[in-house]
Amino acid sequence: MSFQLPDLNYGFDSLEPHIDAKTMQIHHGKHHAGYTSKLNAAVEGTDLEGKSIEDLLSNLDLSNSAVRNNGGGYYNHCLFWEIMSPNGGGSPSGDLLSAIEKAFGSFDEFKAEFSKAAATRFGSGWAWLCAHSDGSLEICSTANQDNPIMNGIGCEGSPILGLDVWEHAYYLNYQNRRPDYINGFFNVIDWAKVGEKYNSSI
Ligand code: MN3
Repeated sequence: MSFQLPDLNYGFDSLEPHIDAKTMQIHHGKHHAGYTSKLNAAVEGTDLEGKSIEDLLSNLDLSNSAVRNNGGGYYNHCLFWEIMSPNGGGSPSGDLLSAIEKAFGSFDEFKAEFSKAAATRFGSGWAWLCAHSDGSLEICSTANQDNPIMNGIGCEGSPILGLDVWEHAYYLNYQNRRPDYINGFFNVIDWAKVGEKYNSSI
């Protein structure tokens, strides 16, 4: 079975004013759709066909740039849509909040460190919050469509929160103001969903 572009759980305009409808429409319907179809083309007829996306990426030969770029793009955007919500924002609670406080001191310190990782990623890429199986947390960033489940990327653990900092994710609304986009993102993070991902990763 081939990979399918997932539907969003909310309307294209639901994340406004933090992420505008036009950006969401193009990002999902053109960029993510493009990664999906190119990933399907890249695995078709090879021994990678039929594997889950997690299996594909965690065992990937990084010299396979078609699967690296498009498989990463497929996975990363699926996660990105999932951890945002029109009812998002605020701060986490429960075990995730405890883990954040343990790792970073406070939620505000976490926010500052994550925002810095996103702002200082040169060019295109992603910022991540990853959970390790012992419950500890790590912030990192990756270039292009790389992600922490690929081996040898310099970023480890299970990604539970990801922020797309490619210009296609924000340029229509924010132009060069990536830090404003990062701030806006914090208003749409679905912390309940991130908490679920944390609990199932440890
Ligand atoms: Mn993108």
